[in-house]
Parts: sequence; structure tokens; C-alpha cells
Amino acid sequence: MPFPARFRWGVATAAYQIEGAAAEDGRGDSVWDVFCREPGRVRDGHTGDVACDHYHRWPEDVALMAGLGVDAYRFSIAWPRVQPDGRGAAEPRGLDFYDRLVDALLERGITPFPTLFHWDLPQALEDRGGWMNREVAHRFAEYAALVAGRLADRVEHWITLNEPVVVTAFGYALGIHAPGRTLLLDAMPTAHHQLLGHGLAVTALREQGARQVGLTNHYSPAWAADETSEADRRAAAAFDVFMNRLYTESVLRGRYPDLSVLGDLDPASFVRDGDLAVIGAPVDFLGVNYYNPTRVKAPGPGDPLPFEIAPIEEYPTTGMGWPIVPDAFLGLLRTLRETYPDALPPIYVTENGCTFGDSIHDEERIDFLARHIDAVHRAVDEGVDVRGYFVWSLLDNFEWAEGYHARFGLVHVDYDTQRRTPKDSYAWYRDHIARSRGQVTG
Ligand code: GBH
Repeated sequence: MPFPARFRWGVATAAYQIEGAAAEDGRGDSVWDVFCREPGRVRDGHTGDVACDHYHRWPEDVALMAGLGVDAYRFSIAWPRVQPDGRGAAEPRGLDFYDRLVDALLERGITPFPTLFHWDLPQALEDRGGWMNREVAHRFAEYAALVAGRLADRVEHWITLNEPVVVTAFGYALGIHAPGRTLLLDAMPTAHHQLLGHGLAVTALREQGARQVGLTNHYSPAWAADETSEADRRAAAAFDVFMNRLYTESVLRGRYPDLSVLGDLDPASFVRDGDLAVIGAPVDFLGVNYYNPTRVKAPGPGDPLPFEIAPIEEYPTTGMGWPIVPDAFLGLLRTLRETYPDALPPIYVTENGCTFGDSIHDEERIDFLARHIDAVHRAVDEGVDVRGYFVWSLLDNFEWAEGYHARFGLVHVDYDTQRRTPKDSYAWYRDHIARSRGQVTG
């Protein structure tokens, strides 16, 4: 069976990774601006100060999307452009930028899918504890309302958060990402406060007329290193709660899975009465980001976390060293449907992609995308309600702690000249979209 006629093909980016113009039009510092300035945090001291200069070159980037023939574009809105200090009245110049972008997309028939928070928290809020501080959830909902107040007359689809688990795990528990804190399991309130912010924002967005609201989670299927070992299976189950289920069960069912599997954790110290009802506010879709599965083994003595990550060596890997396992993607989509048969909203795959060196002749990316799209196709044929697929990413861009070394784009960016060169995968995806339109039914 072909893909359904209304299936949306898209590309994705995020503000800090492409915009640059870090000090323009009143933009405040985000945690990533500050993190990048600390020596040793990001490879080779790279920063997002200029990035792909998308803030100035967006017309060219919209034209590249039009050339691909995508139906939809997922981008993120930089909170510190809208509220430089994370609170108070909107900076109109910041909103103007997204206003122009949205109009240009709509003119080209491209549906905007803005994400309100893709990791660039205003530093002023981090100075007050960041996501460790419950108050930030309320600030987030206010910010969401400001943006929707300006754009919801034209923007139908809204994504609140991008991958809250990565903020908690990499940003607050392990210190690999901004704000670089190493709280280990003491970082768990940041998961709760992000989810609370999501729930409060759902209501705030709807009040401003947003029609389709969802959040994007990162999913990594957990494989027990030794299926016959009870300790490894327990560790894999704990990882699954930590990485996947905490952010899914709470949003779709208004309850947390049993968090005691994570260890000595007192949810009552940060979860208040009524919070889960807020977090479980109905969503219209679930955004799924998938890159790879994770092999998990039992923790060693004195290990602060209830699991350890073990290498997956029997599959080829991407340039990041991440194993390429399209079957795990199919398995993930099946598992979501089996686990939440009555509660799962339509799914959008809001990110999937890879990096392999910097050649514009990127056969490996084409193969990666073809096999992962095939997994989505099979899931759809089996009845999983997937409505769209977004390639990460339109452009090579600032890959967080890897700086500009990892290139995920369908379009190559020369960071000296800002010249964009479509890769072979760009032509392949364009043809794939055209072909799938040619054979659509229903
Ligand atoms: C996404 O995060 C982000 O939303 C996006 O901004 C980013 O550019 C993109 O992915 C590419 O990285 O198997 O132990 O080596 C992805 C989060 C977390 C996914 C780490 C892959 C691999 C860890 N990633 N994970 S491991």
C-alpha cells in the first residue's frame, strides 16, 4: 500500500542550531550561549553565534524547502528572542522574524510546525535555577501564549517541548549539554517541571486559538545486554522508564510509571497534587524522534544510576557512532501502539536522520533514510497512525557539544562562505516525495 495521501513529508531544524544573529534585535542570552563560552564544553570552542546565519538567509532556506517539495517545516522559536529575560512583554522584533518566516512558508504551501522550546532556555531563568525551579513551568506557558497570540491565526500545529529527556539527562544530570549541571538523579525535578510547563502551555496555546498541540519526545528502545540475566532486564526496564516511559505515560495517561525503579528518588518532593492532571491534558499528536536503540546492562557497585550503557557492535554505525537499526524504529512504533491502544494520538515522526562525514555525495544517508522511511511505511500498513515524517535536518548545523563537526543536513553548508549546496540525499528526498505523491490514494 502507498503512504496515505495526507501523509506529510517535512524537514526539521532548531533555532540555536541554525539562526546565528545571537546578539541581534534584542535577543537575550540562552543557556547555550553561556555554555559555549565556557572553555572545553563544545568541541573546538564552536558556538552558535553565526551558525548557518539563517536569521538573515531564511528566504534562501525557504526556497531550498520549496525545491524539495516538502509539505511541512518543523523549526523552533528562540525563547530569548521573544523574551530576552524569560519574562514580561514580548520583544516585537523577535516575533517579527517568525511572523515573516511563517508567511513565507504559507506562501509556498509549506505547513509550519513550530517547537516552542528546543533547549535554548533564557539564561536569566537559568540564573533562577532553570528547570530545577518550578516557576519556570509557569514562565514557559506565558511565553507560549505570547507566541501563539501572534501566530496562531496562521499556525495550526504547535509542539511545546523538544526531547525533555535530553535536557534532563544531558543538561542537568550528566553536564554534556547546557546548562552543564551534573546532578545525576537529583535532576529528576527538571523532567517534572518541563512536563508541567508542557501541560500548562497546552491550555495557554488553546486559549490563543492553537488547534493542534503536541510534544516531541526522544525514544530509544532499551535492549537488555543479556536477555537471560534478570539484573540486565531490570536495568533495561529502568532505562526504559528513565528515557521513554516517564515522558509518554505522564502525557498520555496523566500518571508516572513506577519511578522507584530509578533508585532513591522521592517524587513527592517535587510532584504536587493536580500536576499529573495538568501534564495529562489531551494532546492532538505525539512527536517521535528516533535515532537508535540502546543496549543496557546492570549497574556496577557504587554506580549512581540504575543502569549502564553497553555498546551495540553488531550493526553498522553513523558518523556519530550510533547503531543503524531501522527494525528498532518499526518496533518502537508498534510498541507505542500496543502500550497505549486507547490513549495514543496520531504520531508525527518529528526527527530522524544521520551524519556521515561531509561529502555532498552521501549515499549512506540516502540508504539510512530509505530504510527508516520503509520502517514507517510498514508501521502505517500495520495500522499505526503516523501522519508525517521530518528529516533531521534541512541544513548542516550546530550539533550541540559536537559543534560544526557533525553534519546532519540534506544541504551542505560551507561555514566560511555560508554557501548552501544540496547533497545527493536532497535530490533523493525530493524524488521520494514526488514519487509518493504520484502513487497516493485515499
Ligand atoms: C536530537 O537529539 C535533537 O533534537 C537535535 O537537536 C539534534 O541535532 C539531533 O538529535 C541530532 O543529534 O547511543 O549512547 O551514542 C538527539 C538525542 C541523544 C540521540 C543521544 C542519540 C545517542 C546516544 N540523542 N543518542 S548513544
